[in-house]
Amino acid sequence: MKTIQKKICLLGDFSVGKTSLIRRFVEERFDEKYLSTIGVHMSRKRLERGDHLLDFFIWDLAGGEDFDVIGPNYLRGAAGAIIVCDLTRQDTLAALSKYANRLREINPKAALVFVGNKIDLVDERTISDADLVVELDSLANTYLLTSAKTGENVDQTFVRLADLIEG
Ligand code: G3D
Ligand code: MG
Repeated sequence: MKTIQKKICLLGDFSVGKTSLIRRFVEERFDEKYLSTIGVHMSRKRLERGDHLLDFFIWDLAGGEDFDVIGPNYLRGAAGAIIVCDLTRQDTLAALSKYANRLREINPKAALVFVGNKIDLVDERTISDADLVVELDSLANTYLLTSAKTGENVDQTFVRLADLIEG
């Protein structure tokens, strides 16, 4: 069967749950030393897509989410990105459009999936659906609400990105 390889990245402020979402989704993380010199971790996950296999090479920031230091190497060549905020922290909301615009500058055709993570922390939620709609206004008409803790919508997030990339 044919295998297609695609690079994707996780974007979002520190501690929103990027690494946890990847851990939920993949079994295999590459040797952490492999890309540590450029401040990223990489994982691979194979998806069965009807008549072919899709290998996602998933890039994750190894700390250092400071927006200004995210180098073009992290974003270059990415077919898409999952851009994450933490539903319990209002201050993580604005990063969604910031990262989307940064990625699109480098890679205009990149597919984007937006995620509000930590939906399991219902009582601590401070970012509403209305907030997300306003923030994403011109960028996207959908987003997913996920929990890396319970697994809610995690697979769906990656599959949606695959659908957008291959659509
Ligand atoms: P980052 O990679 O974006 O920096 P991490 O974020 O994946 O390291 O997650 C940051 C913290 O949030 C971790 O807690 C992690 O367990 C927690 N977390 C991530 N996703 C969820 C979620 O969906 N629900 C809940 N309740 N917690 C989540 P610690 O305490 O280990 O720092
Ligand atoms: Mg992380």
